[in-house]
Amino acid sequence: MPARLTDWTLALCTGVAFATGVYSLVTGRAEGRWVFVLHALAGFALALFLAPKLWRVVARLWNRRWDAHTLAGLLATLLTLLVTGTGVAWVAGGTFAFAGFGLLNWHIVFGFVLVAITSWHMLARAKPLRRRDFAGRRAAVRWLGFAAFAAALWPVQAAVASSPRRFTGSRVRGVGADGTPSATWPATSWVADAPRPLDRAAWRLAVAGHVRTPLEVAYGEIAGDDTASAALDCTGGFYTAQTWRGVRVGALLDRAGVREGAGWVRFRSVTGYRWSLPLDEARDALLATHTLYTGNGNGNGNGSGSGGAEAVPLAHGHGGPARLVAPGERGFVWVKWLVAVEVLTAPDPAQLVAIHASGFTPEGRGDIG
Ligand code: HEM
Ligand code: HEM
Ligand SMILES: Nc1nc2c(c(=O)[nH]1)N[C@H]1C(S)=C(S)[C@@H](COP(=O)(O)O)O[C@H]1N2
Ligand SMILES: [Mo]
Repeated sequence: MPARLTDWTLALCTGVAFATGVYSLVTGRAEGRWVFVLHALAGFALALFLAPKLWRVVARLWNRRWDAHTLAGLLATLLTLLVTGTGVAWVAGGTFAFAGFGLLNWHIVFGFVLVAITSWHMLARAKPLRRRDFAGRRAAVRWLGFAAFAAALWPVQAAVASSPRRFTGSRVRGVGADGTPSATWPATSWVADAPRPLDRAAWRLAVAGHVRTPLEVAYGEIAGDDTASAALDCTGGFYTAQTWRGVRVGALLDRAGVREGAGWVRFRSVTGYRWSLPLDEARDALLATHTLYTGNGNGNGNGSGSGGAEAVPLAHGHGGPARLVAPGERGFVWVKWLVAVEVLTAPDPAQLVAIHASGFTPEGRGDIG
C-alpha cells in the first residue's frame, strides 16, 4: 500500500473515531446509534491500518534513523494500542479503576492524548497526499480489503460484547436481585459537586426569567403525580432505567406564564451547575422528587405505598429534593439539587463552564448550605 495512503487513512480513522467519540457523549437517543457503529468501525480500521504502517517504519527505527520527533511516532503507536485496547475491553465487559477513573473514562482520556500526539507526529512528518497515492488498482483493492475487514469485525464484536449494554455502551446499574429496577444506582457528581443536604421543608424552587409571574414553589407542589419512564445514562458508562415521579416542567411554566419570545429553559442547581433545553423539550421534561417501584422491597423500604406502587423519595446523592429528568438526554443534563427553573430568550453558552466549575463554588464544596 502506498505510504501516504496508509498515513492519511490513519489520520482519517483517528479523526472519525475522535469526532464520533466526542459526539457520543451527548447522544442519548436511539437515532444516534449509528454514531457508535461508526466509532467502532473507525477504531477497528485504525488498528488494522497500523499493521502496514509499522511494517513500513520498523526498518527506519531499527536503523536508528531517529530524530527529535521520533518519540511522537512511538507514543502514537502506544496510544493507538491503549485507546483501541480499552475500547474493546470495555465492550467485552472488562472492569478497571485507577485514580478514580474507570475503563471508559481512561479510554476517553487516551483518545484525547492520541489526538494531541498524532497532531505533533503529523506536524513533524506528514507529506501531502497525491493523486497517484490512491489511483493505482492494487492500492485501491488493498485499501478496500482493509476497510471490509474492519466492517466484518462489527458482527464479531456484537456477538462477543457483554450485555446488557445500552447502545451508548453503558452498562445497567440499579436493578434488584429479581432484575427489576431499584433505587440502588450509583450517585455520581462528575465534577465532585458535594452540596450539603437540602432541607425539604425550607427548600423553594424559583420559576423565573422570561415569565409573567415569577414563582417560589414549595416541595409539596413539585411532588406531584406526573411520571416519566426514562434511562439515566451517564457518560461514565452506566445507565439505570427508572420510573420517575414529580411534576411536568410544562405545568409549572403554564402557572408562571411564559412570555412571548422565550426559547430556552435553564435548570440551575444550588451548586451553580446548570443546563438549558429548548422550550418544547423542556416542557416535556420532569422535575422529579421520587422513583416508583411496583412489587415489594426494591426501593429499600423507605417509601410510601400507593396503588400497589412504592414511591421512594430521591436520596440526597441523587439530587433530592428535586432533580431534572430529561428523557433522551445524557446523564450530565439531569441537573441535581434544583433551585431554579429560568425561562430564557437565548441559549446560555456559559453553562459549558458551569458544569465543570460547580464543584469549586462554596455551595458545591459544601462549605455553605
Ligand atoms: C495515528 C497513528 C500513527 C502511528 C501509530 C504512527 C506511527 C509511526 C511510527 C512509529 C513512525 C516511525 C518513527 C518516526 O520516524 O517518526 C512513523 C513515521 C512516519 N509517519 Fe506515522 N503514525 C501514525 C500516523 C501518521 C499520520 C496520520 C501521518 C501523516 C499523515 C504519518 C506520517 C508518517 C511519516 C511520513 C513517517 C516517516 C517515516 C516514513 O515515511 O517511512 N503517520 N509513524
Ligand atoms: C480518538 C481515538 C479513539 C479510538 C481509536 C477509539 C476506539 C474505540 C474502539 C475500537 C471501541 C470498541 C468498539 C466496539 O468494540 O464496539 C471504542 C468504544 C467506545 N469509545 Fe472510543 N475511541 C476513541 C476515542 C473516544 C472518545 C474521545 C470517546 C468519548 C469522548 C470514546 C467513547 C467510546 C465509547 C462510549 C465506547 C463504547 C461503545 C460501546 O460500548 O458500544 N472513544 N472506542
Ligand atoms: N448539580 C449537579 N447535577 C448533576 C451532576 C453534578 O455533578 N452536579 N452530575 C450529572 C451527571 S454527569 C450524571 S450522570 C447524573 C448522575 O445522577 P445520579 O447521581 O443520580 O446517578 O447527574 C447529573 N446531574
Ligand atoms: Mo455522568
